[in-house]
Amino acid sequence: MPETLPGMVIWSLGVLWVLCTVAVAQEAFVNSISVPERQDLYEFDWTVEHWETMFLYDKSREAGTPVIIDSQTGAYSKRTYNGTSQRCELRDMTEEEITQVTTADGFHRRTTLVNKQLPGPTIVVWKGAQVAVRVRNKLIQEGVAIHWHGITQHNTPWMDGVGGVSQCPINPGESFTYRFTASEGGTHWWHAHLGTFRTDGLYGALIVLENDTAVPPLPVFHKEFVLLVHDWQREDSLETYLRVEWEATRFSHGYGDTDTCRTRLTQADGTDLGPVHFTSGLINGKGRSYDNNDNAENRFIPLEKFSVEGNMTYRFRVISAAMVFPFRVSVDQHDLTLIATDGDRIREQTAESFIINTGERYDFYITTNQPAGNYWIRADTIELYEDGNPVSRQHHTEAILHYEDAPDAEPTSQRKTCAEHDTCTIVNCPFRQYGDPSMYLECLPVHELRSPGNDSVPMPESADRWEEHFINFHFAGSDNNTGQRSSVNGHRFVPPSTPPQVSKECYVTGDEGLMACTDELCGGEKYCDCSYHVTITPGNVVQMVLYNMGSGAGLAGTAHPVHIHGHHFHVLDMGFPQYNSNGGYVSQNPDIDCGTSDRCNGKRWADPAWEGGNKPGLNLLDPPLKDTVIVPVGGYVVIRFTADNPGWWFVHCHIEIHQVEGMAMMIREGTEGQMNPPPPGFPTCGEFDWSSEEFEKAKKGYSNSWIHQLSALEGGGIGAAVGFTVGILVGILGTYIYAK
Ligand SMILES: *[C@@H]1O[C@H](CO)[C@@H](O)[C@H](O)[C@H]1NC(C)=O
Ligand SMILES: *[C@@H]1O[C@H](CO)[C@@H](O)[C@H](O)[C@H]1NC(C)=O
Ligand SMILES: *[C@@H]1O[C@H](CO)[C@@H](O)[C@H](O)[C@H]1NC(C)=O
Ligand SMILES: *[C@@H]1O[C@H](CO)[C@@H](O)[C@H](O)[C@H]1NC(C)=O
Ligand SMILES: *[C@@H]1O[C@H](CO)[C@@H](O)[C@H](O)[C@H]1NC(C)=O
Ligand SMILES: [Cu+2]
Repeated sequence: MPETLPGMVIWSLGVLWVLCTVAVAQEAFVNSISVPERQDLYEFDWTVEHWETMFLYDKSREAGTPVIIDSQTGAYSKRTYNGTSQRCELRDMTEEEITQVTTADGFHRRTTLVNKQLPGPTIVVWKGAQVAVRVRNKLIQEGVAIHWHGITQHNTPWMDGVGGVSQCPINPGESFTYRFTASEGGTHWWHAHLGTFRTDGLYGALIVLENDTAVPPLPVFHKEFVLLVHDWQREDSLETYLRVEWEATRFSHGYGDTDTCRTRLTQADGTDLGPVHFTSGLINGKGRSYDNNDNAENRFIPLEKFSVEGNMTYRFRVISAAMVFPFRVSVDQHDLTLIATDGDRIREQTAESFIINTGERYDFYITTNQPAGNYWIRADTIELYEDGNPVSRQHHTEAILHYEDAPDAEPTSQRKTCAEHDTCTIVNCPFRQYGDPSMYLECLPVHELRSPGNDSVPMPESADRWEEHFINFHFAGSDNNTGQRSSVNGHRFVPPSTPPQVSKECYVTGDEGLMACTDELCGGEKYCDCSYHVTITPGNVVQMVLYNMGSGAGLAGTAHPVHIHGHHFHVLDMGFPQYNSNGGYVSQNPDIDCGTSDRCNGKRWADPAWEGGNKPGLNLLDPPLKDTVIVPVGGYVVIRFTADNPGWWFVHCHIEIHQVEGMAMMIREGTEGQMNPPPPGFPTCGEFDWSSEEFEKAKKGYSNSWIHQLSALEGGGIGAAVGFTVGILVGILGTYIYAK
């Protein structure tokens, strides 16, 4: 009876659905990783839904009630309606109830989470395995897409998870199963890649374990911790973005104070830290908010605690999921030994701290060789000035390193004192010098890290296998508009009307469905809105010079952490601007000559002899590999990779506000014929336009012929329908039993 087969399949799906529903019970975030068994396939079942911080959710009533933490006693209470007195009252909470609350920074706010977790579920898999994640969108009105940051998606570019580029967004009510190979070992992460959802909590760690053969071998770790850091506003991320877009963040927070403006935070080189005020920082979803006098608004808001034993070695896998702010990470009284960035091993580098930009990862270890106690793990923002005046203390968030032999108390520890004969090394500054020399801070720029082996940097074998691109990440505006918008080489990115990676037009007719960047509107120094992309040829050695110059750079600029999808690249060199003796910005780096051009787009080396890969000073022996790199204001970064991965790859500033405003572009690597086409049935979307005549025709009867086509499925169709119904019934029954 072959016609019942489809029915059987669908029936099984119904049963599977029940099993999956059972699997999605709420689980708490755990900050250390447990090593899973080696498997060829790891499967996960995710639900994306809205959630509220500082709420207690009652599953049986599908209702929630606000939670209050008393700022004097730390007691938790829930707000409850008393029908007898007809009043809202505070009631005590049980320990069990308290553990269910997503506290964040203690304020009530809408978030968007996977499986009700902030941060989202940690994925830990072995390298080379297939990872399958079924994402069900249970939001009310928005589409989502999930990107696997650090995974190159060789041969599977349509699994990259960039809504509008590599796939259609997953609509509310739909589910979509990502499958990809965990091809890169190390600390990676996943996050929403459509609009600003990432910053509402749609992110988590993706750890790919591997047999690490780099020499010398790593110490044996007693435990491995995951630490995700994130800046957190009182409004949701879309509101935050729209305020920036409308240039409304310059007014006081909440707009109520009509005389004052937002203060401007600037870093050591005098350049801007970002377009929004800092509210709170979260480490693994927990943090406090501090008032203008640096007092915690509520010192009972819980912080993340990392429990350790004395005289052991612990690995921390640090991921920045920030919307805007860079963080300087340190552990009081413990030296850090950095061992990897963006999942790629580096030669051991000791440091007092490192700066992590959104999108980046740093792995370090510490040895718990200090007296048993509690120590702050700090993540400080990096402003030195507020409206031009020196700040006494940066904005900050923290977690606790707790020695198990010590009492459970909040740390009173201090950070290391940096002195003339005991300077502090800070890895990955977005400038060359951290403040005036009396601060005794020494920056180690990221290109001065070293890969453990002599990595094979691709070399140009012949002129026709080599290409070099100069790409300017800065703020620019149209001639008639002084507003400076996030853009790339003067192009403010407009998402394609249909994702080029999956559009039929792209694969069949070669028409990408993009808003074209015409020479007339966008050529040379012009500023325009379009779906900017550069084409690279498979097999070529590609060098890119990412720079940050011209208008919207300089003192009005911001350092941009640029992420390239589909590749990890060698960081060969970094150029900084010219500074004064205190490290303040003076003028942009002369290696790229802007000439008389204000916008400085699409330039080349000032010295033509540097073309063809001949710039002096490139580290071609052991440069670090990365997938996200900071581009200093007034400076540049030279990166190189082999074009070995045909596909459409998104390239963007990882500051979410800049990305959404338009600091983004695509790499079109190869022709559609060279790209692996998507699997059969892969969802498509796009524009639809039709004439009044077609409408009149349609009104008369296309719909009938469409139904006839459907009923041509006949017997198999009936089998399927019966099977489907049975499947759903079993599903409903299962859910009912589970709910009981
Ligand atoms: C509700 O209010 C009534 C009247 O004030 C009071 O007697 C009762 O204890 C309250 N119920 C609870 C559960 O607190
Ligand atoms: C890693 O080591 C394990 C145990 O020695 C071995 O079974 C496995 O095949 C290795 N995996 C790879 C990718 O080399
Ligand atoms: C570490 O080992 C030393 C030497 O045995 C000991 O004195 C010290 O108390 C240990 N530290 C901790 C925190 O256990
Ligand atoms: C890398 O190459 C340099 C220069 O050839 C050599 O001195 C060094 O030993 C090599 N390092 C490794 C880890 O192979
Ligand atoms: C800028 O203004 C000029 C003069 O009003 C006008 O001709 C031109 O079209 C405008 N350009 C743009 C890009 O709007
Ligand atoms: Cu940026």
